[in-house]
Parts: sequence; C-alpha cells; structure tokens
Amino acid sequence: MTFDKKKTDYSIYLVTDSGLVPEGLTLEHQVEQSILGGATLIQLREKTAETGKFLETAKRVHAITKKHGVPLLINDRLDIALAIDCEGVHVGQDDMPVVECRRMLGKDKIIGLSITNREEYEAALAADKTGADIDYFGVGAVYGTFTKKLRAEPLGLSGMRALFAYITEQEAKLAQKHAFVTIGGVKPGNTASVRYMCGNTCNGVAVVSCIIAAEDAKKATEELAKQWHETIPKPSVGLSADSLKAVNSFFGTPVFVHHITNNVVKNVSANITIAIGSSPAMSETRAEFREFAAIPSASLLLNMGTATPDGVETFLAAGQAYNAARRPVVFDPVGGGASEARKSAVKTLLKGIRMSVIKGNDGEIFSAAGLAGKMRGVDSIGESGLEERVEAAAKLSRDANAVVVMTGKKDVVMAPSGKYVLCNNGDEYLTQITGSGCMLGSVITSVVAGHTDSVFDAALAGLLLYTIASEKAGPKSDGPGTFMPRLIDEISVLAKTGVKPEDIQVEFGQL
Ligand code: 3NM
Repeated sequence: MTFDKKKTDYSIYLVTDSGLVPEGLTLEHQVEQSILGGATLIQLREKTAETGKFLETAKRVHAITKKHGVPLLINDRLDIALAIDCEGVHVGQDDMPVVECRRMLGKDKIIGLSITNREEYEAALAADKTGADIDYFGVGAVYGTFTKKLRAEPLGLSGMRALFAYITEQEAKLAQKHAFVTIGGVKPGNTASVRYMCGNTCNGVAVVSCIIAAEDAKKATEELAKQWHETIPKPSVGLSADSLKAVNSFFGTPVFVHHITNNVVKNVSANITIAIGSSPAMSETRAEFREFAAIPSASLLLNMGTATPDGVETFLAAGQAYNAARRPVVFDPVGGGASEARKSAVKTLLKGIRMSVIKGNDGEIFSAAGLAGKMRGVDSIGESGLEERVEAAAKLSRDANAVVVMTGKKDVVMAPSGKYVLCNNGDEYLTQITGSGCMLGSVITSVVAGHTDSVFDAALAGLLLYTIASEKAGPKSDGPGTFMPRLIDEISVLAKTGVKPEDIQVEFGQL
C-alpha cells in the first residue's frame, strides 16, 4: 500500500479493545468487518496486552488493514508501531511526548494526541513549534463511557461545541491545520448531533464499544457511517420582509407533539395543540420514548416547569431518543434561573441534548446563556434593554446551535448565524394568564415538527400564529378568564385560514 498521510479519511475511526469482542468472534474479524462496513481508520488499543502477544496481534491486524488500504495506528506503544512499520501512533497526555514520537517515527507517519480542554490543545500547538508536527487530535470525552476511566468530566454537546468554537478560531490562524475526531460514548444515535454541534472542524468520530462489542460489526459501522454522512441542516433564515406571506405555508401540517411539561399547564397545552390540528401526548414513561420518537411526524417539547432530579433524567432520556430519531426537540427552560437546582438542570440538559429551539422569557434566556438574569420565582422581572436582549439570545443561539425564541414586549427569534427577527405582535392579556409561554412552546413545537428543514422560519411562523391569535382574542374577552378560551378559538381558526400579511409586525436584523 502506498500511504500518503495527507489523504487520511478520519471520518469513521475504530479504536479496538479485545476485551469487548463478543464471545466466539475475534478481534481480527471485528476489524475486517468494520472496514467492510466503512471504517476509514483503525487504532489498535490494547492496554493490558503483553509485548510479544501485542506484536503478533498487531502484525495480523496490519495485514488486514493493508489489504483494504486503511491506515493502522498503534495506541501508546511506539515500539510496536516501529516494529510493524504501520502508519502511525496515537498517544495520550501521559504517554510518550509527541515531539519524541515524531523524532522516532519520521515525518511521514501519523501522530494523534488526546485532548480534553483548551490548555492541552495549546500545549500541543507549542509542541508543534518544537517539531511534533501533530496530525490529528482525539477530543473528548463527549459522553460518559464504560470503556475507559476518564481523566475529566465528559464535555457533553455544549462543552464540545465551546471547545470546537475555540479550536476553529485558533486553527484558522495556523498554516498547517490539524484534523479532529471526537471520542467517548459516541454511537449511531448521537453521531449526527455531535457532528452538528462541533461543526466543520470536526473530521470524524472515534468509537470503541459501539462497533467492537457488536455482534455484527459491519452493520454497526454502516449505521455509524450513515449517521455521520446524513448531516442535519442548519436553521438558515429563508423568510424575509418580502416573503412574509409564505408563513401561512407553515400551518396545517398535523404532527405528534410529545409534551413533558408541568402540571399547571398540561390541559391548556393539550387543547392548544389540538386547536392547531395536531395530536398531543403527555408521557413521562421512559419505556415508550423510542416508540414515540419513531412516529414520522413526532416532536418533543421539554418544559422544565417542575424540575425534580428524576425529572432531569427523564428529560435526558426523552431528548436523546428524539435526537437519535432526528426529530425536533424544543426546550422551554421555565424558571431556568430561579434556583441553583434549575440552573444546573439547564446545563445538564444542554450537555446531553441537541435542541432545535430554545424558547423562554428574557430571564430564562439570559440565565441559559450564562448571563445573569433577573428572576422572581419562575417569572422574569422587568426587561433588559433591547440590545442586551438580542445579544443574550444570540449568545445562547450560538452556544447551543439552536434557534432561540425570547418572549417579551418585543419577541426575538434568533438564528445561530446572528440573523434575527423582532416581533411586535401579542395582546396584553398574554401576560395575565398562566401558561401563555408554555402554550407558545406547544405551538412552536407543532409548527417546527412539520418543517424540520427550516426550523428558524417555522419557529417564527409559530410565534406569529400564536401572537396574532392573541390579538384577535383580546378585544373579544371580558378579562383574562374569558381570554383563555377565546385564544384557543382564534388559533383554531387562524391555523386554517392563515394570518393576514397586514397583521404581521416584524423587523428583520443581522448581528
Ligand atoms: N479515549 P466508547 S474516551 C479510548 O476521552 C477513549 O480520550 C477517550 O470508548 C478520551 O466509544 C475513550 O466505547 C473510550 O465510549 C471510548
């Protein structure tokens, strides 16, 4: 095999552990099946093998990888890599320093290094300056894993996104760029989300157990590769001031909206979902999450109104089931900044779940963005200046790679790209009933579920449907008590007839 390391495909990277190979199968069989299923790079990682045995295994595995033209790297053991003359090594922070590896291996071999934070990445850049010439980094752990005792807390999706944002900025300044793979608890169900959150700087996913422990390693690799290659579309902004009539094309698609929400609003949330022609379910039963997520039009609304520790686990299980099924998850961090327990719950959920939309009042959005929010119990007190609100929505949108809908006098709909819409629609009565924000969450989830390729536009359309319905309901109401049923009446009409362009009051902006 003629080997040019610059052409290395890092996308589907199998790291071995013979201890996890199912009974009756061999490591060599798993490696070959995985290559047949689409693995593009193999690392032999055998932490407990004795030298002689390791060398023999390495020779056999190298014969297989060479036959298929896939590079083989050896974990930690430079001596083995040199002995079999394979394509390179992967080292950890406590292994042979990368500069020494390069000196011994020469310039044409691949050298990879594990990192878990900015400091380790920066130290590696310094090592590059003294001749390490590192080719790629394994970044993790993304999630918790039983395969390895981790050196640090898993980064989660939000942590990976933050680290990759920093890395991407630094790499742009470098002449010789590196490749990056993510590792730790990665499997087919979360691969698309990991890729979406890490962005284009991420070249692949490195996995151990989801392939090496599979009865059918070829099939397991094919599934991983499929998830890697089917990327999730960005929530780009298609609607413009000139094309607002098109919002009506977003209504009328019946979908299934799975709510995990608080007891105060379950009834009205179900009613408003039915009013716009969709089907609500209110299930906290983990055993049925996967089945529900598999419904073709399914969507999930996570409303954190009553956040118990067990509730957070339920949210995570549901969110991850919907992420795996590539169905939208809308997050309403109700009262997100009201207590330390709620702040920590929001962090945990943003680590574990890829959200399509995050909807909240300004206190909730400021808090989720890590900016001090002003809260009174679960209600937001007063509003910050518009500029600050737009910036907070933009920060959260970038951090979570999600569309953010921030309600207030002017509602803000924000895309991760910094494009945004300010909406002036909405009746005063919305501030005088309980559950008005929660019902908006149901409406947005329903519209987004019917239009997963245009999440931003769908979230905006849902907001307009709801706020314009409130403006129709307000004048027909005698007070907040009669406003609630009127709102449901009006929305059921507007969902069919569409909103009138002259009723829409929005401004488009770009940061
Ligand atoms: N390195 P699985 S996590 C080998 O964080 C390894 O650097 C990690 O195994 C790191 O795919 C890990 O079975 C194990 O979760 C990954």
